[in-house]
This record gives sequence, C-alpha cells and structure tokens, in this order.
Amino acid sequence: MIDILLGLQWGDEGKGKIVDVLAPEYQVVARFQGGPNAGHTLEFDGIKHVLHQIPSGIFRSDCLNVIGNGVVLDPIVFRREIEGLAKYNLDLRKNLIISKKTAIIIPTHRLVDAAQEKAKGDSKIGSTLRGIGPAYTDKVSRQGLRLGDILSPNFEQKYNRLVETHKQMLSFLDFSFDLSESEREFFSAIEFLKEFTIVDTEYIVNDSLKKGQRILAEGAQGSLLDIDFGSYPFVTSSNTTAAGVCSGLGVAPRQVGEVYGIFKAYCTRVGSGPFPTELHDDLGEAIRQEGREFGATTGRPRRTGWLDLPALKYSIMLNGVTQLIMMKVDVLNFLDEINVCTHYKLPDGTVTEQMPFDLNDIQVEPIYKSFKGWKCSLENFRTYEDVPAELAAYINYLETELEIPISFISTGPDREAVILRE
Ligand code: 2SA
Ligand code: MG
Repeated sequence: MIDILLGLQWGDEGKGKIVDVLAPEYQVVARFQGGPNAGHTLEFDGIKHVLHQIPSGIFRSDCLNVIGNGVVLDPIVFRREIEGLAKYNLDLRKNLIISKKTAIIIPTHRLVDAAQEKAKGDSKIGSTLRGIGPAYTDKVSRQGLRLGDILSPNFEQKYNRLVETHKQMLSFLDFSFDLSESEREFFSAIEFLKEFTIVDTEYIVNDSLKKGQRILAEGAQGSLLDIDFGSYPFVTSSNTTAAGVCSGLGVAPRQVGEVYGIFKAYCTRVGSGPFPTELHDDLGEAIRQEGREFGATTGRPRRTGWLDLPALKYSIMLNGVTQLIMMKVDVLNFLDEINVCTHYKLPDGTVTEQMPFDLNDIQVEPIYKSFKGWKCSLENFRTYEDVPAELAAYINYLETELEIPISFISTGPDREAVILRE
C-alpha cells in the first residue's frame, strides 16, 4: 500500500516532523510534487535540519527515498543539500533514487520567476523565487528538460534551446541578469547528479508495492496551494492534493491506503492571497513569535490567523483524509480564548460552509466559535486521558465537526512530543 501524508492548509503544517515519526513503518518515502520551494524541518537529538528536495526518510538507513517524476528538481540546490548532509554519514547514493522523468529547474527559471513577480507588481503571487512556476510551465508546454536528458549527448543543445526562449522572455520583461556564474554552477551540479541513481522510478515503486512493502508519499506545500483547488492564482504550480500522488509517482489509485492530513491548531500562510481568518493585530504577532512562524526556505514571516473549518473541511474532502494529525497545539497555551471559524458570511449576507470561487475579490466575514484556553504547558502530557479539560473539549469539537479521528496531537518540535490516540 502507499499511504499519503499531506498538509491541509497553506503549507508549513509540520509535515517534516511527522514523516520522520512515521518513517520507521515504511520501506520507502517518496516525494511526488514540488521542489526547492518546500522546507521540511526535522528536529531530533538536538539537531535541527531543513530538507528541501530530499525526502524526509533520508535519516533512516533502511529507508529508500524516491524523488518522483512529479517533482521539479534544482540541481544546484540538490548538490548543496547533499553536501549539507555529509556530516551525518548517510549512504545517499544507495538510499536515494531519482526519476529520469523529474523536471529540471535551470538557472533561467529562477530569473523568469523573479521577472514575472516583478512585472506583476502589487498583484505578485509571493512565490519563493525558486523557479517553480516557470519549470512546471515548460514541462506542460512540452519544452522542459528532464533528468534523464542529462545522460544524453544532446543535453547541452536542449539546454541552450530552452535558455534562448527564457532570454527572450527576460528581455521582453526588461529584466537584466548575469548568468555566467550560475551556469557554471549548474553544469558542475549536473556532473555531480550523474553519480546518483537516476532511473524509471515508477518500476521500482510498483515492484516494491508488489512485494508488499509500505510506501509513504510525502506532500509538500499544502492542499490550499493546489494548482486546481487552491486560491488561484495565489497557488503553487503542482497538484499538492492526494490526486498528485498517482501522477507524480506512477501508482494506481487503488494502491492508496491511509491518507494522513496534517493541520495546525491555527493557520499560517506565506506569500499573497486570501486568508479569511487572518489576524492583523498584536495577537497575530504573538502567535507568530510563539509558533516561530518564519519560512523554512525563505525565512519570510508567515501570516497568522485562527483555525478555518470551511477551508479544512474542503481539504479533507479533496484528499479523502482517513486520519488527522494536529500540530503545534502548544503554541496556543498562552491564550485565554481560542477561536475557530465555523462558517463564512458572504457580502450578500449568505452564510456558507463552502469555499467561495471568488475569495480573491470578495471579503468574507468569518463566523467564530470560542473556546476557553487551557493556559498551561503540555510538555508532560503523553496520553489523551491526561490532557486539560479545555483542550479535550476543543479536540472533541473538532473531531465531531471534521468527522475524522485526530490520531496524533503534536505538542512540541521534538520527535517525542506527541500525544497518540488509539
Ligand atoms: P512557488 O514558489 O511558485 O511555489 O510559490 C507559490 C505560492 O506557494 C507558496 N509556497 C509555500 N507556502 C508555504 N511554505 C512553502 N514552503 C517553504 C516552507 C516556504 C518558505 O516550507 O517553509 O520557506 O518561505 C511554500 N512553497 C510555496 C508561496 O508562498 C506562494 O504563495
Ligand atoms: Mg515548510
């Protein structure tokens, strides 16, 4: 079976921590979409490590890590990431395989990303400037480069042809640049990549399923940033929802088992786009500080707000979530009162539980239900039976509303800080 772990909000739900907790149960951990825009933070034994393109199973020596065809890979970032892992003495050339069909991010993709954002002015997406959108654009317009191409004698020719089209765009957008340094680094990183196992990973993934092994598909970004279902155009360029697993790894839908959906006990968002429950006041700032809400990839401060049930229910529906994982509950320890948005009130007065199509253009008013805060540290709680009554009331309410059990409750960044429920 292939189980899926994904974020139900706008990313940064804490997927890195949970995949690391779950990884021992899996023989394979695979990335199926996204690229260096992801930042999965793992903390254990006093070490804090951020992964961008490499799957989070990498610290387990008996786990095979797969970068699937649905990913966009930046060779320069890849090399830096691998070099950053050198101190852990991992056998990366054995434990990591990359699909020949993975799309390559080339230096001009990053430039085009920056130029397009600049041209958009106030309506910019707030992209991570990692070249994600332009790389997926080239894939879909059938002119992109794939990892298998680096093994072909024509690679440089194909590369130059693509760079020409980017240069035309950059000149049209009046964006000046100097490519020489990053091109040198790129081609050196391509040579470095050739030392890794670049294969048709769909065969390996399906063989492993046939053998009865367990695979974990690790989502990046969040469901509300999905290209089809997110708040378009303020989204990323891939299918971040469960559907992306089948196309991003080459597995059939009937192979999918559990779908673990991760959400934070509040909401955050980086980049532009609608965020109905956003807190623009001191409280929002206090949650940002308390939750250390700064981007793992770009260091950008994250916007913060209350938990949004219409949005969460939408994500649960799209992904077919079977188990919920609630993160960072401890960040709310200091609050007297905790709000949860249950419905949106539209400008015409209608009250709805559905995500409006035009959330970018209309202001919805969140309708809140309030809960009493528990006002204490959760550090020493390991079982649900012990948790403060106020927290239990909050969790029970969410489970009833979401109609799915919350099987893990994370109460801190360390691997051990988890309340497990049977
Ligand atoms: P892009 O770069 O084209 O994918 O950006 C498009 C939108 O998607 C958002 N986005 C993200 N939001 C949260 N976390 C992301 N990953 C990093 C992390 C973010 C960071 O995990 O911490 O470090 O800043 C991520 N990646 C993309 C982005 O903000 C745009 O709104
Ligand atoms: Mg993140």
